[in-house]
Amino acid sequence: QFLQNIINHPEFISGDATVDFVKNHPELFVFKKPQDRATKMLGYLAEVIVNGNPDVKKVDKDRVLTKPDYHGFNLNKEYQPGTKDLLTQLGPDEFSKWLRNDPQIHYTDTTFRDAHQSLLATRMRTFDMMKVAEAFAKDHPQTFSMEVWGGATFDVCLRFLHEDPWERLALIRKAIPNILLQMLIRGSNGVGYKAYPDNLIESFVEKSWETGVDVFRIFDSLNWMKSMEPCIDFVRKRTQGLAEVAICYTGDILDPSKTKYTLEYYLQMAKQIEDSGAHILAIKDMAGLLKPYAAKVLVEALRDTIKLPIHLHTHDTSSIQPATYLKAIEAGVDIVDVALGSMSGLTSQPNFNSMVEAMRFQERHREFDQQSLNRHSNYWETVREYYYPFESGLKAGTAEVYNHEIPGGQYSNLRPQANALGLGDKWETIKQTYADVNALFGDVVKVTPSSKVVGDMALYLVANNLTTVDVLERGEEISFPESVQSFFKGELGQPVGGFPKKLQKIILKDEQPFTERPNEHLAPIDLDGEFAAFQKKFGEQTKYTDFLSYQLYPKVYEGYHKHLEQYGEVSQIPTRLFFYGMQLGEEAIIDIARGKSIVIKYQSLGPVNEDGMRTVFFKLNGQTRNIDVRDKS
Ligand code: 3PY
Ligand code: ZN
Repeated sequence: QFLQNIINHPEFISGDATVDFVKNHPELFVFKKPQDRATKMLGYLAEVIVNGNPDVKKVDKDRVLTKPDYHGFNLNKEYQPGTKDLLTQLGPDEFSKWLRNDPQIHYTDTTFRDAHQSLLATRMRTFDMMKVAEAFAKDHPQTFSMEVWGGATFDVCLRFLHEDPWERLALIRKAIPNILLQMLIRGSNGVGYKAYPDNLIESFVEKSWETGVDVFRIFDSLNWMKSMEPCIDFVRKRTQGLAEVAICYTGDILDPSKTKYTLEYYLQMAKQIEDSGAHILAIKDMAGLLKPYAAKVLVEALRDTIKLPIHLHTHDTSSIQPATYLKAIEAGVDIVDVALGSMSGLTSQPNFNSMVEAMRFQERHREFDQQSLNRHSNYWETVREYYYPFESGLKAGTAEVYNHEIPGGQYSNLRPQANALGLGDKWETIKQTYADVNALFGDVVKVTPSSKVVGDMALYLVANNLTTVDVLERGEEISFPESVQSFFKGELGQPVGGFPKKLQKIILKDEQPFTERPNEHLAPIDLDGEFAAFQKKFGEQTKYTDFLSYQLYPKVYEGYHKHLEQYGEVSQIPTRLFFYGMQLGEEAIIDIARGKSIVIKYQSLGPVNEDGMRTVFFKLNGQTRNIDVRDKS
């Protein structure tokens, strides 16, 4: 601390310090007592009591949030061996062959990732997952994989939940040692929205594997093979995990008027994926456009064309996707993505519990304990209530998705984005404009980050009362959103069939686009040197994985780090208290470390003083503690 005081002293920093510097500055000997974890946590709770959680825009005071029911979860049994054990035993190549030949249908549970990304704007906290992760792994060891990481969860963890995503992954790995853990990675864009240097993606893949990921579902937001190839190689070279490479499905292969994304197109891409060294082929139907009869045609043709096992992912926005799964299963698909009942349906994945029942007494049925699946679903049903501010508002399946083609994961985000821009009452127009923008862009594959570009453009046009016709007629006068300019410059890669040239000129004005892989323009990062600089800036206690988070999201990481310094770890705070604060007189027991709990009681709240501060009175383990907070109202 003494040394810290010296090096942070303005006189020392300015270089004016003389030999008498220490003698002249007695304050160098004043050591700030580091705030303990519990006090920092009280700081957070006090802040939410006074000012609310800034992420919760509207609190419904009348809503009753009941305690989740853990009744019936039995942790006293042993873990049964599962797919993770089999992968370790066989290695990725042999595992892939085994999978292709296994006759029973496999299920991937997306509850911990895509389900809440698509229903609750990705806000599900580690706290709620950890309550049931171990029980799930013990109760359902025959699950193919658990999708638990990647996609938008990385960013949201740091940005809104103030959690370390790596810590989440490590905890899940510990609780689920027997089932494959799966992540979604956006190829050259990692878990971000832009291209990153190749060696950063390589290091990210390696650390993800070391921390717990087994299955890397790799996709490119424009279905550009070139963009995925380095990531596939990194998985093969740096891990013992499985490279699952996706074709992103868009359009409708059965519609003869659609000539861009045809069956032939997908088969061609699947062959390239097989040649690239993939262990599994994924059909990533991010918007839920793959209709049942199209699924039958596509899966049959894929099975005939390639030798890889096939994993089907969809979103049930239209409500007919369970039928798609049945047709795909008949056609020989190997794995389908499902979410536990109460976290399924609509913009999420089809219902795990019901799919298992639909298959019962059929040849490809895989046995699951239905009562147990229902118990887990009931747990999530209660927990989901805690996240009510983040619900997308979609109440029933909609065939509109075939028109707007908005991915499930984006749908639950676009609506609050529209609300934030004051465009809440223009939702219908926004959906239509999204479709118009897609047509204007030449019908592109829409999935993060390309879908964000289409979404940004749609919001921009609606906010400014513009149409796509205006863009073509007087686009020279319009300055387009940054993401749109960068897209047309080629910074996300090249779309199928190239960019519409006229529009590209309108958007870029005099700037020149490029056609090579965007990552090729990015110099490799000096990982060791930069990590040392990072630790200098953020402290010796930071880890290499923190550094990777920083490299992917510098500003977001800085915010996370600041929050951590001020409030300490907040991931252990129960969700109701995290989002809505404590009730007057409420007492809570919080586990702050393994085997260490604190008891917090919220006693009373003082008035605002002349400095705009209020005092929150707590009891911490029976001792009175007062925390002063600025009232921002
Ligand atoms: C993501 O990239 O986050 C997705 O879920 C895409 O579907
Ligand atoms: Zn998805």
